[in-house]
Amino acid sequence: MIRDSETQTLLEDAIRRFVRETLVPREAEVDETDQIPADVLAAMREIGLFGLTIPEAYGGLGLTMEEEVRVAFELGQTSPAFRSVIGTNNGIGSIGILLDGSEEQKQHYLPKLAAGDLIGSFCLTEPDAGSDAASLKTTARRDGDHYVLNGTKRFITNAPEADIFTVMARTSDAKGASGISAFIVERESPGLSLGKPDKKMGQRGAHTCDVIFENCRIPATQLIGSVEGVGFKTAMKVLDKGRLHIAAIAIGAAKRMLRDALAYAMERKQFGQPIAEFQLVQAMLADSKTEIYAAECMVLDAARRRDEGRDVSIEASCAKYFATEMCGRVADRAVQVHGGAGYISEYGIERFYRDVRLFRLYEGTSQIQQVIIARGLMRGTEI
Ligand code: COS
Repeated sequence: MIRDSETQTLLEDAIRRFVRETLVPREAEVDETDQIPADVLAAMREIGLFGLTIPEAYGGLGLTMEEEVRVAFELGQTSPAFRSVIGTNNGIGSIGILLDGSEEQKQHYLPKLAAGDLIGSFCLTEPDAGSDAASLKTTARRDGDHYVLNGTKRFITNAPEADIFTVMARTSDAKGASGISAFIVERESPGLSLGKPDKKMGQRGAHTCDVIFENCRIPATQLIGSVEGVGFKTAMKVLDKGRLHIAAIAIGAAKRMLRDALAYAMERKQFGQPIAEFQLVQAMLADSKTEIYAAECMVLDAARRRDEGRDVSIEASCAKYFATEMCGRVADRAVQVHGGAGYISEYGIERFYRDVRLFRLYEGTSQIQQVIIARGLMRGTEI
């Protein structure tokens, strides 16, 4: 549904206030404890953050892609760990069901995901299948009215907290993408276990771990889509949307880091004046603003195209590639503007520097986005 612009503005204002008043003051605590406090999670549920993108018919707010990226520009302006907690329910943990699931699956799972009563997760990556996702080895063998899954999934976001997993697994010996199907697997399924939470460089409070399937039996009705063999396409469609969302979050984070760098530069005095008066510092601030603006225009354009029902696979990759690399450059400049203080945890900017590094890796590395873009060009994508 397209909200009228006044309602959308109210929503963005509410999220902006929530970020500044509730989330920003808890950033350091989350980094130190590696946990999102229970009261913050409850507040996120209360204002509907788990169901931003799930259609209203299934209990969510049903934001369009443009509305979603505008909200993400705001949500991105705090530690990415907060966004990560709601990210899978609004993104990779629900989109597969929404795009290709049966009506029964949608009715059963989406309202609970929208309410935050269930946490969703997305299992594509494996120890030997990262960028080359179609080489995944996890199998799902049909056995009467069930499938039996075997294999290991790696670095799975929100897996330690998840109640349901969208799992890509091989249902036939067909090589590559065509042998892969997608399933909804519940946490309590016999034969499903979790590895130890990964120790990460940043984004503390957002958790990942292995998800292990050992003769894990699930009802055959948990197959997403009516036929086997289309699960890889489901995963790619999920990532097309997810990549636009990550691009928007990276823009939010870049805005926050620029704001912090600007505030510091205007306050910090050297050689008798605020360092913001020095042109070499001004260049860093100006370059950051310019690149943020370019990324914002790009993401909004791609989001509008998706809302028009157009295929945005290439645009989503362009946006994710540019916005996340841009965010890395802005983070580097923000640390530079802070000087020695940029290396000290008390100032927070070093935490952002660590946190945003992940943007260039997950949901497809920058190099995979380049591959997708170049292949599109070779197939005749409009230049
Ligand atoms: N939407 C719909 N279908 C798509 C698609 C998309 N965006 N992208 C690919 N497909 C289809 C192709 O059309 C092809 O179908 P046909 O065989 O019917 O023609 C099939 O999927 C296989 O595509 P392709 O041949 O391009 O697969 P490749 O193995 O060459 O790999 C890349 C494609 C590299 C793009 C893919 O593996 C990828 O995105 N890797 C990164 C994975 C990733 O992002 N991991 C992050 C972890 S998940 S958070």
